[in-house]
Amino acid sequence: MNQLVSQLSQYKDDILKESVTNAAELEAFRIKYLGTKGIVKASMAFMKDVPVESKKEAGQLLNDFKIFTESHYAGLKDKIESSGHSGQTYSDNTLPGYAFPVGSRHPISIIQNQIISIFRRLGFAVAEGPEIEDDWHNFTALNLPLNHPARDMQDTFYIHTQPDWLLRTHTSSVQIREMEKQQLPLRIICPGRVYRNETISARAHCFFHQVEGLYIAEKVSFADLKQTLYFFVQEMFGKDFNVRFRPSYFPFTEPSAEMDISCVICKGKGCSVCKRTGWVEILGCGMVHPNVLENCGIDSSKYTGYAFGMGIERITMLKYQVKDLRLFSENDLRFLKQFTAQ
Ligand code: 2NL
Repeated sequence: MNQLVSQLSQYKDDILKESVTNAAELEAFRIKYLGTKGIVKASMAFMKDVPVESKKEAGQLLNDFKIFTESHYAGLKDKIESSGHSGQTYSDNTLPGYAFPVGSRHPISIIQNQIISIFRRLGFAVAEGPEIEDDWHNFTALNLPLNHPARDMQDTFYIHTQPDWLLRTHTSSVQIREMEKQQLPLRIICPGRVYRNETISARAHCFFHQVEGLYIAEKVSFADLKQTLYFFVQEMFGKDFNVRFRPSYFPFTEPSAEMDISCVICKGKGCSVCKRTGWVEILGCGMVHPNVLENCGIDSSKYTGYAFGMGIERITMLKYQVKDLRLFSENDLRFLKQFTAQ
């Protein structure tokens, strides 16, 4: 009886020491311990040498040993199956590795990065600022009159508990903050997300992305503005694109203009996208209004500057011929997977 106890405990130790790391070793384990000529079956033969009065106890021990071996085998089997090392693959080091799914950049990020890198080459630095702004940086400093529609509750998201705070409606507020730092000359671009209280449609959303640019120094002229934006268009769209400036109005620039480029579809011949004009609008610009300079403590008799602002969604739609703005925020992989540039 004692011999049986010590023999079974020896087997248990052996079982726990068995190294089983793949399907072939698992099968060898099964044959060795649980097979028809295996150790569990063979141990049952002890029974015939056990005296009658101990048979019940020995039967119990042997049964426990059988259950122990079977459950250990089941555990090993689970481990091997879940580790993916089952079948014949366990030792084939020539098989290809597991493929990791590769993501891609969002089209807005791709175009934003391209815009930034073009202006970087012209000496513009990137500046960023808060998305929650105060009335001064978003409106008042920018010469926006109190009755301007942009200030209306209908057009801007205000923070109810802090009536002076709002979600910025443009990244001009970042440029105000930079001008207030009084480090001139100043040559910056400000990319970022902005918010407007719009009903969502194919052409409007309650948030979108902007890049605004600002250059302030002595003797900056409208000619500098035109040449810089012409260079930008040629780098962004290609050498066969032309630009034209149309007079416009913004409270923060004087004079102000809107810039068009040759239609991206028909290259100027006239089609439905450009409504037969041959031109599509891409940005607004102008010479910084003297009031804006003075609001930031800059002497407007010594310094002049130009500024421009463009919607990244608009540039992206023209560049990739995307027809619905909502695609940019729906996270539909069928759309997003089509953009592979860095
Ligand atoms: C548009 C037009 C524009 C500006 C933005 C600006 C900023 C400062 C001072 C003066 Cl701090 N101007 N920004 C100027 C003209 C136009 O944006 O249609 N954006 C999407």
